[in-house]
Amino acid sequence: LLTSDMQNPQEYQFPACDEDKPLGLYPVVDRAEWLERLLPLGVTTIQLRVKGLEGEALEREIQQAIAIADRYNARLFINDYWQLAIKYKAYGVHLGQEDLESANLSAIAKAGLRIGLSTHCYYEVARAHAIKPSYLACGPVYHTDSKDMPWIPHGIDNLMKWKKLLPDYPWVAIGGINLERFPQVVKTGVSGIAMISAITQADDPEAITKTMLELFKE
Ligand code: TZP
Ligand code: MG
Repeated sequence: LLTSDMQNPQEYQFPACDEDKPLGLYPVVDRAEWLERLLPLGVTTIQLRVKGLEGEALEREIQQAIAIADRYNARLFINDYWQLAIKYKAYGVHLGQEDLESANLSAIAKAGLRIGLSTHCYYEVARAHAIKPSYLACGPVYHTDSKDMPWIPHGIDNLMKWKKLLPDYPWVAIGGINLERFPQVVKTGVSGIAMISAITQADDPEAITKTMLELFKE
């Protein structure tokens, strides 16, 4: 199961995600300006998943998001761009399994960054477990229009099964989660609930964020 890059997993260890507080509501956003909107509401975990920028503009976006997250003491995970996450000292990086071929895991660990890994099937859960990430994301739990994927939605049952199999990880649920489905996902006891469209495409992103933060607390 080890890819060429994985080196010896014993040689590196990723920090935990401040486990005294669950990851909680975990918006996945494409621009730094979202952090200015959502972090003041009490969001403590967020992911910057930039699409459509490169070069200096990309670098600026990441730098800006990290500065805002630091100001709010929030846990910001940078999707994909692990070199820039290291360069500007993000809280962590989020990678998909396809990124594992090229990401330098020991460099990420050495820089003290957390790592979250996506998993979409049993095999990917096993592969991710070999790396001992800071959290495991499981998706798509429900049908999603936000990302083209060959995977069928798992539903709550698979999420629960995998969580039971590896109970020591903080688990993050993602994929098709909206306000209506939110309570049943909270009930699974996952550490974090991630979403793109339910927040970023909402008529009133701030209002829905506040509602979901309250539901998570309860
Ligand atoms: N990974 C698994 S599902 C997904 C990603 C990036 C998309 C989630 O988006 P949405 O809009 O919350 O369904
Ligand atoms: Mg990726």
